[in-house]
Amino acid sequence: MFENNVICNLLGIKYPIFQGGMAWIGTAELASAVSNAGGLGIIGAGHMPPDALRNEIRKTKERTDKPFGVNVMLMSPFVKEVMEVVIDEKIPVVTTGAGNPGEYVPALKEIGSKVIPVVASVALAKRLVRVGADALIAEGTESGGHIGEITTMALVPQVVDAVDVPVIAAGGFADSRGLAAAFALGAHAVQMGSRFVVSEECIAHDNYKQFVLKAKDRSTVVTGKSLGHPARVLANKLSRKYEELEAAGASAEELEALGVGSLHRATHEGDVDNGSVMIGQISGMLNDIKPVKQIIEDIVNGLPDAFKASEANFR
Ligand code: TUI
Repeated sequence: MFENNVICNLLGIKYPIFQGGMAWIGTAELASAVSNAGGLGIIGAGHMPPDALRNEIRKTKERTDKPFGVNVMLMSPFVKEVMEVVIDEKIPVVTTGAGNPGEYVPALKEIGSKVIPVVASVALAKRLVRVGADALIAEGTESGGHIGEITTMALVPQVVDAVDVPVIAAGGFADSRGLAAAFALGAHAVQMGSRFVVSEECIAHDNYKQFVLKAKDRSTVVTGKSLGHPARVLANKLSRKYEELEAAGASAEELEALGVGSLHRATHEGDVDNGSVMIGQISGMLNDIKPVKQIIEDIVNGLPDAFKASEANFR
């Protein structure tokens, strides 16, 4: 299976499944588990200072001899130093998020890294292919955390048609049906974040995981639109406070202040009332915590049935 999959062959991985590089919880524990299970584990650099990232990379190298990636969050104040660490540690796959990584592409390619930016629009997709991106992650607005405006269903085929590099679909994927659908849209792989949050290996606080398991289809909201960096989170006391302040015409400074430290409060302190519980819309479908290996194998093993079920409609 997947012998002809261009993403598996490009990166030397067994299964076309990426783990989204999530800030604070995309750690060595999760990334190494995903890579060891045959997917692509990704360390989420988030706002990490460079030394902390180097430490996480070394820990991951101790735990797996399989390829893994680092996601560089381009809004980080440490982005330049983080890129230096990634280059120094010769990370084989570098994904980026929340911005345009164009200026960093040549240096990454020089050391042989595969550069795979997250895009939320066709325009940025085309621009990044021109500067040398090896593949693209097309991420729909169903995703958790920082998001664009276009849905996965509309974005993925438009990006696939616009570029001549392989595309990984992200936003709303968590099972075999999703992987089959991604292939049908012309993507060669999926990236999943939410599904891996509710894994045994994810270090997120148990309160965070339990809150995600309780989510229904309409449980997420998008905050931060007026600040120009929208983020999808589970509705809670913090998101309601945010909405109230926003409606009352609060200043950007006041709104920004609510966000400071809020993700860590939820992921590590387990305060799911006053913290920011970033998660995608597919969380409504997630009902169990499983080991990473089982998550990946269940998706891969369910793929033939997912294809059979869709084929039955036109036979
Ligand atoms: O980056 C993400 N998701 C994230 S990053 C993050 S860390 C954070 N912490 C606190 C507050 C805010 C963020 C949490 N979730 N996903 C990848 C992604 N990139 N989604 C959308 C985009 C994107 C948006 C616009 C990529 C490029 C872009 O282009 C802008 C431009 O400069 O052209």
